Amino acid sequence: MTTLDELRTGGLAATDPAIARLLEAELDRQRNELELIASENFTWPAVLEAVGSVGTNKYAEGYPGKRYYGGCGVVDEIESIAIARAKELFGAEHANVQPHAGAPANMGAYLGIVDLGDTIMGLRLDQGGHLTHGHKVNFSGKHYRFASYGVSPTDERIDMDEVRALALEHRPKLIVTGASAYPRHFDFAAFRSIADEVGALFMVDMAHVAGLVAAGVHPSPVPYADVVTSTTHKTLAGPRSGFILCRAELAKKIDSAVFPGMQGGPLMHTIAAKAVCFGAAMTDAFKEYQEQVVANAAALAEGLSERGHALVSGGTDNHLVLLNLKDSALDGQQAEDRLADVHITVNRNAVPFDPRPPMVTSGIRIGTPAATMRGLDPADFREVAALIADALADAPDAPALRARLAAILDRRPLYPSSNAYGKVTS
Ligand code: DSN
Repeated sequence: MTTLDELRTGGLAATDPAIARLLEAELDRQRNELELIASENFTWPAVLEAVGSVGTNKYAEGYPGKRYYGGCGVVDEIESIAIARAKELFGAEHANVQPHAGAPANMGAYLGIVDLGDTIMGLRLDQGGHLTHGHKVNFSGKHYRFASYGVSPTDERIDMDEVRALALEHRPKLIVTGASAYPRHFDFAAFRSIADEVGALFMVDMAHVAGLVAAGVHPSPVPYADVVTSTTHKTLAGPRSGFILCRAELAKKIDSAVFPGMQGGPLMHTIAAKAVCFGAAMTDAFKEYQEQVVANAAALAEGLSERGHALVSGGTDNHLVLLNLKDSALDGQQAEDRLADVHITVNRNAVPFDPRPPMVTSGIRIGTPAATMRGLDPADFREVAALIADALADAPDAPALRARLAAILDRRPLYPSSNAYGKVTS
């Protein structure tokens, strides 16, 4: 029988061995599979420590210096540092670091700058966009009137002529761009010019490429957009969370939309971790990491193309490639299963003009951020491309492929000096 004293002082393994075992199992899984889900990453041990910290105990509704609770002096300092670092890192006039994740960041942005029922434009989910950019099952599609644009059938890049034609036809209050599965740069200047032409605000959801933007290896949306939203856990390599950047004149509207408009108490442990993430992203080491992320994606794209695989848009400018299986006997689900069988983790993903249903798809999205975090380089990614091609070929030799993968994982260990929860112990 557990005593109150044991609960007060015991660690996880002693207090709840079942959950402790599962977290160990998850760490083992992360170490022993090749993580190629483009939206995932392995965060820094320093971020893991901050997320597991006493910040979680504190209520701090409000903003630094204007809270509804006592005892906020220390968390005020933490949030102020996170805000200052976010502004400096991205060159933004204002930052709100309270959104709990990417979808709430987008919800807060819409709530702050448009009215319910207003017309917004966004990239279609089935051509690379995101649920919160107007899909009918999401709050965005239910509460706003979305006019969705797509990519061109010829080059599979965002069709700026269609964006302009739709903007002239629908006169949106807001034009949104950003994507979950788009391997190319965005033409932020062209979006800005169309938004100006129709008197719309312009918002960029940079969640997927935020780390690349921070490191200067992807164009920044900040000089062009009125509002920029993001997560912190993808290429930015921070805690699972979100944030919003905006022009100074929109600051009050955005802040009021996030709190009290849609969230209650901020997650102060996560805000501490976001401060750590932004700090890490200012270093030369981070720039080096992001350059490697992009170089690895290019090596992967080259390797897959050489093996005859079609890639959406023919290649990549960023951290991901989209394998086009429209002409393949294997669908997205079968390809995802084949790769899982050799311990390569990816997600099936619709490709533009996909003939197969959304739960099956004709694509595989493959990203390099997490594997780069454990040290894989372009030569490793050439071997990964060969492994993927071999796994998707007829009659793959799964045990041999698993052995080849294990050799890569062994020489590129994840959290080599960490205990079961990722905290550095040596
Ligand atoms: N679920 C994320 C992704 O996988 O891209 C987007 O929110």
